[in-house]
Amino acid sequence: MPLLSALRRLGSKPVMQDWPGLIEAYRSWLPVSAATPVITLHEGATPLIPAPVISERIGRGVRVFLKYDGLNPTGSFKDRGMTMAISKAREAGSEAVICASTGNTSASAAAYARRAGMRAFVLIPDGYVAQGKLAQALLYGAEVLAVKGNFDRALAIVREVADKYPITLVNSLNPFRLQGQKTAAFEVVDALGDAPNWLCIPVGNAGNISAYWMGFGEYKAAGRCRSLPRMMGFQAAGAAPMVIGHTVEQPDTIATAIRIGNPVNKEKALKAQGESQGAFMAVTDAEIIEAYKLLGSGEGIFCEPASAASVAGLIKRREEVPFGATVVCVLTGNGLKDPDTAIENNDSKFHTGIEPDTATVAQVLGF
Ligand code: AN7
Repeated sequence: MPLLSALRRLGSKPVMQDWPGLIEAYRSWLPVSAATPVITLHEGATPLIPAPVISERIGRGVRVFLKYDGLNPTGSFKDRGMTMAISKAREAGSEAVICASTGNTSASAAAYARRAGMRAFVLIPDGYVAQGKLAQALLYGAEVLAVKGNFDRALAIVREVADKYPITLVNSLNPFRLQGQKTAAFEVVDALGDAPNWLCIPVGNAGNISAYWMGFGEYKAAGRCRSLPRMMGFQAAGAAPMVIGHTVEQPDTIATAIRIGNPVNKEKALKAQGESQGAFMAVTDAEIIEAYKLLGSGEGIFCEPASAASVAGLIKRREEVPFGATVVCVLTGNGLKDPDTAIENNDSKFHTGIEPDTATVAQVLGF
């Protein structure tokens, strides 16, 4: 039985120390057994935060919540999939893992692999990974290869390498990744008491939207929610293969996490969209940055640009949201991942070279 529901039934509030990580919390829903060594950093149990400013912006009595998965141990939702992928790789006796990554997968793979005592190889598109993510992969002890090509090319290479050599692929082609990631949908339902009406989510390789849909479906089948959400997937306009219906050869966007032109999970994601009567839609970099700034200065929540695509999309399509609907926007990664984008895109006043005396400071403050 999921721990959160168990605790609720007992009438006690879950406290963070008691959270054992998502494999233990949702063990009966996951393909693990007593033989699986659980490699965990106590990921999951991320907050579902009400967003009054964005709710106000949408109007129509809509309640917007943010599933802040940037609060996972390595700062992104990838940890949900990685605890499963690495635990199963270890169970199978694997000694090394490999992935291609726009950054977050590499950070997560590195952390969990090293915790399992395994080697981690990561291929990243040279020059297109946010600084915090690169720092993490290096600090966690991965072997990093910056490839002169984009993510899609790097993924094609790691697939071949994993086919030929004794290395486990931990991109979302690895089915255990989506199994772990589906727990985010469980948490949303556990928190709301039912599924939301809309689930807004950024889409890159299209794994997470597929995982959420699987999670909602399993919960519905087990009677844990009455309804299912419409799955609303948002891509950056310069990297929107799911929207335009074909591969993008040269994807380009400020949201480097979703700078992906050929999503490997597109079939699963199309199924999620079709079955949920959802949609794939594009948001421009300008719309992403506007939502990113609104989340920061309006809600006090710092997410990375790719994550803000979910909110940008909701704002863009606000007139289609049913009156009184409950909407969850997934914030997939922490803003600290990409400090450069934050420093270059904000409306704050930043006074430099201030003389260290009270009179000067007061004058600058306008007193
Ligand atoms: C913050 O790390 O693909 O649609 O290599 O980092 O499941 O691919 C990251 C993807 C959204 C898209 N938000 O999720 C990688 C990588 C953030 C991300 C996505 C990513 P998918």
